[in-house]
Amino acid sequence: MRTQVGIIGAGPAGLLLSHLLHLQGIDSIILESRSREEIEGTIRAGVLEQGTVDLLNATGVGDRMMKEGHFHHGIELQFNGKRHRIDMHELTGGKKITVYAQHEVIKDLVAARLEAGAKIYFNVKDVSLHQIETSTPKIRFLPENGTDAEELNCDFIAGCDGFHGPSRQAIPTNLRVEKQKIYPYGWLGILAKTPTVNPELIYSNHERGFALISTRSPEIQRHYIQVDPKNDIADWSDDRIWSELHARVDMDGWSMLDGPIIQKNIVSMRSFVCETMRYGNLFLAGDAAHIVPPTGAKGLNLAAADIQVLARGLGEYYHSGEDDILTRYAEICLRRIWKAQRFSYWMTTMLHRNVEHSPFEYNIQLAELDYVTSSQAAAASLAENYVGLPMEIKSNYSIKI
Ligand code: RFL
Ligand code: PHB
Repeated sequence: MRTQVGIIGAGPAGLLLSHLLHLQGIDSIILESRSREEIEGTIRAGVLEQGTVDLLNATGVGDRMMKEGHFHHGIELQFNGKRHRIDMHELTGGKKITVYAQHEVIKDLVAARLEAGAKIYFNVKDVSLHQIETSTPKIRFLPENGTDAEELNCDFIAGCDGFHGPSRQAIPTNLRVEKQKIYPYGWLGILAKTPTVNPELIYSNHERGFALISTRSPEIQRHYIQVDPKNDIADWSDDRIWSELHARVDMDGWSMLDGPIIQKNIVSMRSFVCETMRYGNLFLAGDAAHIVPPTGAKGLNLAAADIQVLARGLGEYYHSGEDDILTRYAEICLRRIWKAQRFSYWMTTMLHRNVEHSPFEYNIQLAELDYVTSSQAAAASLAENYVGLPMEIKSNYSIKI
């Protein structure tokens, strides 16, 4: 088998890359280890930056998002028993965020790719990368129900296989520059069948731990509470979760709405960057190259930003033989990645309760929150980062498929 760009992983990064390449007449094949049902049913991100939304719209995959997504002009920060609104729309000259679930973005991209005749191999096994330092890289894999390994020959490989995938590991350890921080925090996330509790997201710093109120639809809500990352979800009964949410978010005259919990899980938090985003003809994008703690809502958006650069670079390479963007791929992406890392780290340390912190450090956190909610300059900085910093490479998509 042969294709121009072999893509490992059908997450937001891999699917978006395949879509953007297709719009430029470049052929790709996607290899995904999970089933279509699984990737379309995994509950993850919810917040899309304006730039991500603009890209999905400009490339013809934004229709359902514009109908079913929710547009938020602000967020609320809660601490010391009070809520403070950050008016992002006003502070950023009219930008907003869109709450639209990651698995819905995935459904829209899979549908568009399959409709355009794309090859996506689901349920593949034993994916391995070969000859990546040469101009004839190959991916070996075992197709669904197959007994013999297949070989996919390509010009380039895009490693879009998330944090645990094989692509990053294919770069020799001694050549990989990696930096990381692990936090002593976990997020217990729930999907609950209740009406919307608040028109905007609430980020709450509470002495019992952080809590986040988010939404998915008028009938389904998404909330998170900070827990010990070593906790077992089995120890968190629905009653215990609701009682923590009430304790951390309720205020005089405002109370959480309880209801049936339809999904719950715990994720741990880390910041990670593999600065070696290119090795030979292998390019890493999205969570394969970097992880942010979810407090800044940046992971999916960063994946989309990497892909814009990579798709543009590959487009220029195939259409004019120009390899300037591909050569500078890591350098271009890393400027945005490190700013998103800084923002996610700052939001995380400002909002979570660290049991090892002294009362002094807790007061510094509260002072930071007081500053950010009372200084126009500080609030504008939060808002500018939250809605998304400008793209490094301007998108040139105006094509409707
Ligand atoms: P993904 O989504 O992990 O997709 C990688 C795909 O590769 C497949 N794969 C393989 N395929 C073939 N062979 C192998 N050996 C393979 N190994 C893995 C996997 O099955 C998968 O389908 O990475 P990608 O595309 O880079 O996308 C990144 C985003 O998923 C991630 O950054 C976000 O979910 C992060 N995130 C958020 N990002 C936002 O921008 N806004 C948010 O509001 C937001 N909230 C969140 C989040 C992540 C969370 N969790 C679960 C960590 C909230 C949470 C709770
Ligand atoms: C979500 O709705 O899943 C969500 C919202 C904001 C975040 C992280 C996740 O910062």
